[in-house]
Amino acid sequence: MTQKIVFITGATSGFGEACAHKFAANHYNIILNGRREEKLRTVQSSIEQQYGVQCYGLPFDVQDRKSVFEAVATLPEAWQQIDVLINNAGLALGRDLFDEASLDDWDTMIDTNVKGLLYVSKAVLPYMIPHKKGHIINLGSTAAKEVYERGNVYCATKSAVEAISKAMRIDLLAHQIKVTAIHPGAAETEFSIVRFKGDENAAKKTYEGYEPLTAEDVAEVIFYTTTLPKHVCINDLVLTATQQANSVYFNKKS
Ligand code: NDP
Ligand code: 8X3
Repeated sequence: MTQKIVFITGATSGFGEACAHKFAANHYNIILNGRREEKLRTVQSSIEQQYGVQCYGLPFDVQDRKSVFEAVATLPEAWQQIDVLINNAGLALGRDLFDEASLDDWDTMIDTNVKGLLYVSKAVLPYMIPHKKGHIINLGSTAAKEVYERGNVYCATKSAVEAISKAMRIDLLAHQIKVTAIHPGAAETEFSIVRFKGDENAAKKTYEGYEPLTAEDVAEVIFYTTTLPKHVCINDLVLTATQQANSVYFNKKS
């Protein structure tokens, strides 16, 4: 296989799905992950039909350490030379004050956004290191940059993603692996529907009064970071809607 390979976690929706389209349109073969197998197959066949590239569906839960390592180990040899890993799978659960938030929500966010990212990276790196090339892209957030009210543990997980990205960049220097942390502001995907546990009205309110980012905007920027010469690495990149300055300040029309 001569085409490049990108491995995208959380490719059944939002940024991950948009990245799958963007990279496929640019002739990458795609390894797609997510828990919803049916959705994964739908994304897979849509991409194969539209772009004529190959996809490999690898459904697993990034929180489950054993499943991550077992699934990644099953990749056929032709799929092992991974050029780009996008650690995108992640979620927020709840927007509650610290003293009122659910411990289960906290566990799930930490297990997915932090531990899942660590497991997948550790499982994929043995496919990159021998080739002395590779690019790991980690999805942080503006929530990594400023903590906001009722964001407590979600913000903490994204700060952890920022710190882990810095640490990876140092420890993987010898292997010439690029590490990029991408920090989007508010983008309208399934993110808020998940955060508000299916409450579509609450989710919709998150994006009222301004034009948020789209998944495609974010995929465009992620793809751009992979197009630079071998000696150039974007380390840390924040992108927001023009009507958003940071985690807290928006120019909303009432
Ligand atoms: P979506 O909810 O649209 O997509 C999240 C994806 O992650 C889905 O494909 C979901 O698939 C997958 N996922 C969630 N949990 C797991 C798991 N345990 N194992 C495997 N896959 C999982 O959200 P976004 O696309 O908006 O978010 C993508 C990333 O970007 C997240 O890390 C989020 O924190 C971050 N982000 C989002 C912003 C936003 O405003 N939307 C802004 C900044 C960062 P499935 O359910 O099938 O497993
Ligand atoms: C997602 C954006 O502002 O809800 O990371 O934290 S925000």
